[in-house]
Amino acid sequence: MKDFKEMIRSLEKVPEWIILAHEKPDGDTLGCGSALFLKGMALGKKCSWFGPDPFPRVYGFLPFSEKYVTTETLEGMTGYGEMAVVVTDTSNPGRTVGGLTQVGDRVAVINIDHHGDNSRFGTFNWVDEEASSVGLMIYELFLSARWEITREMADPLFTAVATDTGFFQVPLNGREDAQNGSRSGSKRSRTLQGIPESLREPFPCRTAPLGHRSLQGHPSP
Ligand SMILES: [Mn+2]
Repeated sequence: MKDFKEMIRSLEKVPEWIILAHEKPDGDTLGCGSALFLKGMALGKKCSWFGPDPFPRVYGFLPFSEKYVTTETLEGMTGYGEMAVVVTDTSNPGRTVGGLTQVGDRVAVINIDHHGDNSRFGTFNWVDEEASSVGLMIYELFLSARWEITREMADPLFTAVATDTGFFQVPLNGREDAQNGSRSGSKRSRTLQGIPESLREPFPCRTAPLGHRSLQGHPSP
């Protein structure tokens, strides 16, 4: 996306971020929202997090899940100053909180998605159809922006990537665990044994056109 750096500048410049999840929120949009909330707070932004449907309890472990508010519309929340509304994993405005197309000039709508049919409704539209999850795109964003990735962000980003790659659908059976023997590291080994070879490879780097990032230094998961 040619405006990628400008999108980062816009996020850094504004004092407030509103983060939006899509309807029937899943681990991808919620993991992204949690990671963004953590980053926004670290950058000193006023942060809020909304979605049109309730936050599923199963994702309650995500940092700042308690800040999530179910709402039908953004009306009354924008228009008081410069802010960014960050929408993840959402192909069109009809799939999230209402009012997104009436936010006014001082609001930058940051649309980050991997659906090919995304309607490009944002001020900035970063749509990567080849991205396996938006979580991976958020990870790339943090790297590209040189925003520190903290330990706390690991769970949200992992949740997002795992959700869209089917990571948790792999059966974990006790027999493998028993064969595995030692207690230390057994969880990791057990997880890896059921995962297709393709998922064990380092995530492909698609940020090359944006400049400078590579995941080559990361060990295979
Ligand atoms: Mn997704």
